Amino acid sequence: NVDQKKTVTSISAQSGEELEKQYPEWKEDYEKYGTGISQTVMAVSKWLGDLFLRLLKMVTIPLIVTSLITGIASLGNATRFGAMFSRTLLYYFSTSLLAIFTGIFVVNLIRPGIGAELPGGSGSLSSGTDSVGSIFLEMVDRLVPTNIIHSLGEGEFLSIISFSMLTGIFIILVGGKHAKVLTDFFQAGFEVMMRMTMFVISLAPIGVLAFMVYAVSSQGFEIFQTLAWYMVAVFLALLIHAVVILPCLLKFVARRSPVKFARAMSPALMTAFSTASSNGTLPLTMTCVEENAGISNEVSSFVLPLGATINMDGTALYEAVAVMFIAQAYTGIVMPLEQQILVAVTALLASIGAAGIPHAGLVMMAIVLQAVGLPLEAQGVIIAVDRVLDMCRTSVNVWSDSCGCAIIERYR
Ligand code: DAS
Repeated sequence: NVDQKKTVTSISAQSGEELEKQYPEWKEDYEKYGTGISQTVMAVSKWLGDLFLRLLKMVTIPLIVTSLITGIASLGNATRFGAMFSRTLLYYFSTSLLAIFTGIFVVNLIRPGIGAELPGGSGSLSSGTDSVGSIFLEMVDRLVPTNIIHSLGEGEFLSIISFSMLTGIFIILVGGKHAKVLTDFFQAGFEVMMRMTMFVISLAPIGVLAFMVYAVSSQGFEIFQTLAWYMVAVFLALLIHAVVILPCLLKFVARRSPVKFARAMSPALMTAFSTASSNGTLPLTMTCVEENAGISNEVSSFVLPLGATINMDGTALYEAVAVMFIAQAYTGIVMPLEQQILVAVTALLASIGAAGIPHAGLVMMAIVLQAVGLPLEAQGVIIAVDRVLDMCRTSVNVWSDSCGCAIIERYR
């Protein structure tokens, strides 16, 4: 029997031939673990990639809390807009849900994850066989934390999200100087967390390289074929939403020519694509909406900042597609319907909580992964292709906010 204390690294330090003579029964394992060089590279790249994931996890919870409380509390000023406020919220939630359903439809159609091998192993989803009713009741339970400090410590995202949203709502209800103290405090916290997240994201190239090296050395170059199908699913769903669904709303609800409106918004859309930041594009989006599309400042100054905070159709769609792709690769089956409903709801919450900065959707994906019982590490390999997907989904986010302006303007 082989001395079981030997670590894989020490075994792989020897050449293949020596191993075959010394441990013939290990030939199969040795081939699986690869040559000495690839084994060491696998170990180092896995460690580096996981370190980057740890940094992402480090900022996720404080970013969600400050982003949601700041975003919801800022609605306090918005409520005086009355009808425009409710129409805007109605537009935002309906287009985000349409985007999510489009993403779910496409990922069920293409099934990019079925038959795919992702680093991070395989397994089953949490409560994959429960009924819709029991899943829903369980989800409501998870939305009500018995101890928010415990939930923060354990990273229970649904509890954290609901408590943060309630905090924002009650800041509005309390009003006065107390509300201002808290609003200023959480706004300052959000600015700090955005900058810290941007710093972590600046390290993304290292994390991406590490995950690609690990993925290739552990899964071979087939991993690119798997990722290609995943990207096709995201691109196709974003395209349907941006080129079919939103233009239909423009034409039949806002009574505007989608082509002319897209031309008017093109500088902002191209900036959103290149910067992958809704917040960064916001000033240009407002300029294009007002000066090129002729929409009033009253509408644009209300709808766009709110949209950049809580309306991210592209991000919501991406969360649903990415998590269902991971689930397909992880379980080998198409996700059960009740789990898909859970993905749709948590993808909406994740998009509301996401900040308009690069890779925000990737950071928030942990919420959706946790909701269906997938390991957060499973998102490791898709980090490698996140930048180009982020550029596209950010453009869709800005395009949806702009279309919202046209619709609200029509009925104000
Ligand atoms: N980059 C984000 C934005 O600015 C979107 C995302 O990461 O999903 O809208």
